[in-house]
Amino acid sequence: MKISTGIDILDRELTGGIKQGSSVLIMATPGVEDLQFAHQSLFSYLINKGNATYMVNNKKPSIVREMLKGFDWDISRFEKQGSCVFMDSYSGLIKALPEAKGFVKDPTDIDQVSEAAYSLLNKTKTPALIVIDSLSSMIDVTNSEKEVIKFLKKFTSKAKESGITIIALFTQWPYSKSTIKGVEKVFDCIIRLKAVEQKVILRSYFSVEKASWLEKKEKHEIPYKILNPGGVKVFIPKILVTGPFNAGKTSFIHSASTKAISVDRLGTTVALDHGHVEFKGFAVDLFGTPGQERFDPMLDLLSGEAFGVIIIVDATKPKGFARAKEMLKRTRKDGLPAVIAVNKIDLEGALGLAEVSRMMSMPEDILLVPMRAENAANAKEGKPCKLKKEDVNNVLEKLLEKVI
Ligand SMILES: Nc1nc2c(ncn2[C@@H]2O[C@H](COP(=O)(O)OP(=O)(O)OP(=O)(O)O)[C@@H](O)[C@H]2O)c(=O)[nH]1
Ligand SMILES: [Mg+2]
Repeated sequence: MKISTGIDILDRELTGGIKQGSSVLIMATPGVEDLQFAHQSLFSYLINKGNATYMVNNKKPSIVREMLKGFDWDISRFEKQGSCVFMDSYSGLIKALPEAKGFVKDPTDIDQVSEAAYSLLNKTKTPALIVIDSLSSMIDVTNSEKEVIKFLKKFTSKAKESGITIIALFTQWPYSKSTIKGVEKVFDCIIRLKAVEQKVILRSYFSVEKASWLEKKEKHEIPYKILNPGGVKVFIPKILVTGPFNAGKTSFIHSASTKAISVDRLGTTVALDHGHVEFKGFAVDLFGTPGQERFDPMLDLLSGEAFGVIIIVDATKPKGFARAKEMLKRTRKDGLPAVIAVNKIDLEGALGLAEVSRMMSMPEDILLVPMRAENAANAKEGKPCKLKKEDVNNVLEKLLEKVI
């Protein structure tokens, strides 16, 4: 049996989710957002009628509850039903009142932590999920790395016997190599969260480093962002949308986006089109260029750091194909993934896909995808129009498949 993490792309990377009874380590570089990986999995598990225990040692349970609620993952009804319980291993540390039945009076004492954890484990109705938030805090607070690792080994194998799944958060502070190795060895699966930094964190990536139930796999580094609401999304910070004058770039960006802005004058774009798309677990920012040649310097500026290119051509204007190719060449540096959207196929005289493909003589790795107005009668001169949703989604999907 597999357990969904509630994060589509992560489930896919894990071939359907976490194997029930496994232990999963979410190992994060300090500063990257990691909590929602556990929170989203927890909520998804509860929604699917599982039992869960949340062991927390670095904030009060009430704070965890609030954080979850802030993401639209309200767990109060599960707590009322008894399917979600906390182990409060924090309040004792700051001499505050217990906030859960499972309470550790002195969290600096690993024996007390271990005793409370086993007591909860024995009471847990299976199948169940246990979240440990966090392992690094446990090491820091108890100041006994070896003891914590020993506890973990036993605890995870006991959980496995009962088919209980564990997700533990671990921030990789500069611990000794043996501590890191020791922690890593305990777990069946490691999901690593990393960042690209340049004074500030520019971009975060996750990858499945190992999972006992997976055959050897290619390692994918997946850029992500935590959205609120929404949780963990694959984040594509830049997809370039370009193509000849009047081909339908602005129409595409507006039809695809939940939010979009354009700077148009007399029906043509004179600055940038920008849109934000949320689609199938992806969050994508689209950048459109003006079609007129006098704006070409913008193309070079914009194509830096793009993850992919969508070239839009007008199927009724073969004269524009050469220009489209030139724009493709200009933007598609280093074999950046690209898709050609063949637009306006609803219009009379539109060329077929095969014909366009032949006339453009595109390399094989560049897919051509048809696109049309939702309602041709509404496609007025000098005004972007709404494009057919299936076509727009198809274009996005074909490109995103290549990006990740
Ligand atoms: N019939 C039809 N008309 C379309 C379609 N897509 C766009 N149009 C029309 O084509 C014209 C140009 O669309 P825009 O989206 O502004 O094109 P653009 O590529 O942004 O144009 P520039 O920014 O000026 O280069 C508008 O009048 C649209 O209504 C389509 O699929 N079918
Ligand atoms: Mg435009």
